Amino acid sequence: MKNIYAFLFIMFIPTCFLFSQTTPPAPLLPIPAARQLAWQEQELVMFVHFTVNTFTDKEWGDGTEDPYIFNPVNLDAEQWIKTAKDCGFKTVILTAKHHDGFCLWPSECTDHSVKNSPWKDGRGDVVGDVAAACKKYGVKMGIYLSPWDRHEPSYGQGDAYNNYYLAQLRELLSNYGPLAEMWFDGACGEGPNGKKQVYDFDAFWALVRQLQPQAVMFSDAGPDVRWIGNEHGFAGETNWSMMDKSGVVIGDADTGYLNSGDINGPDWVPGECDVSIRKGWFWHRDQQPKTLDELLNIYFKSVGRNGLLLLNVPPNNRGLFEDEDVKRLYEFRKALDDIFKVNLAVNKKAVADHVRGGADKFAASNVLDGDNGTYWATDDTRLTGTLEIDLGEPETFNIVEIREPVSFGQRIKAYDVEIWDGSGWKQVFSGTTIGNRKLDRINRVTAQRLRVIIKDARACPLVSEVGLYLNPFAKLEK
Ligand code: FUL
Ligand code: CA
Repeated sequence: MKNIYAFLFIMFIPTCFLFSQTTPPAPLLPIPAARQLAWQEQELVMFVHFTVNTFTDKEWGDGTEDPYIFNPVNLDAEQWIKTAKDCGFKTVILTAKHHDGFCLWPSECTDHSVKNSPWKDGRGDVVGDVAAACKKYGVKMGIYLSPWDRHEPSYGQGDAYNNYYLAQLRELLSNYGPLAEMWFDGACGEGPNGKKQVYDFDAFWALVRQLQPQAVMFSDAGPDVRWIGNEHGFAGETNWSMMDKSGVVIGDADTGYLNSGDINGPDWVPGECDVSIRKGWFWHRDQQPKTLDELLNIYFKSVGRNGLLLLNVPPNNRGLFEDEDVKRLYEFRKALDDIFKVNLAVNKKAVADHVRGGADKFAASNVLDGDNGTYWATDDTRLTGTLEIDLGEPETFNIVEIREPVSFGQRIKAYDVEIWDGSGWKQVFSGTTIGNRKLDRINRVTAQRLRVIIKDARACPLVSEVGLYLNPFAKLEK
């Protein structure tokens, strides 16, 4: 009997040893929910701002607009959604109601809607048209329903308005199929009674969770995704997907805090970077789309900084995207396809100064297999590590891509990228956070070997992918 215990004990030691060396690291809290991971993987989402403002040349209507002015005679939601689909935008978010209170769907809660406009003799429904087009083209749909409502008489009366808002929300959540995102603007004003409306966000959010549990919700404070703190589409160079939701006042947030997130934040709330392709959110005859260079810069500072890009494209007063905007969007798509067509590092050789448990499944080669599900990791006790990549022959590149498998939490705090210039290691980039996808634009270099040095992390670092690309559009620097 004794011998059996001794035998079991002796077997136990190497098993423990083996086990601890080859199991994946424990997730480092907070971590993303499935809906947040799916949201982040989209990278590109399109915003569509459209309402009476499109006809009055304003950015904010005051609620006195006559529904009669809303008459987009050529409205073609398929043109919007096909453009989004072709150009790689995975969700389209429509302003069902902006601050002016005019509803793009025939809401039963108010007369201030499409049903009192001449468009389709009052029988039109822009939300319905977008839902049908999204279904046809396989694009997901999101809705912006402004809490601030400058038309509705109950605005400012507390519960009365919150109930009105909830009833509208219920219509939208119930009648247009699955929704991927609900967008809660923080803007707030005084009602006709001179009082500021206090929004019942908890009730709004509970209704969304109940009726559309897969939808992510956006506001300054999440609950699922946060505003990035500016309307330029720029995430912080340091951008944590964590924050402390309890410390943020919606509509009056510290924009610097939102821009970089919070290394100590207890909540997973990644940043969404909203910006318009034109100066205004709504269409104005005299405005032009941003240049391709500007759009690419925005992409690198949003998607390439652990964020998601929410790009607004405003239909004109005929109900169509302008030709210039459509052309620019296709150019943007083509440029991204060209830039990321060839990953010079894929399937090349990588070694690391240390591998978790010495196990193949955490080996350095996992960062070059083109699969974000496989990763290199270190032992739990190590917060640093170096990956060295050999491209087999000298290659020319100006973009370094690094990804963390964020389902294990966002970990890396500081890193350097160096190339071997024939006689020594030369730093080409030094960064802080990485997250889902970091894209570092560097001066064009030619090198066969490079290394990624993880200098500090919140817990043992994990890297799922390293990619190298040559952006042919980048200006050559001497
Ligand atoms: C802001 C609004 O006031 C703007 O009009 C626009 O809708 C933008 C996306 O959000 O808070
Ligand atoms: Ca991988």
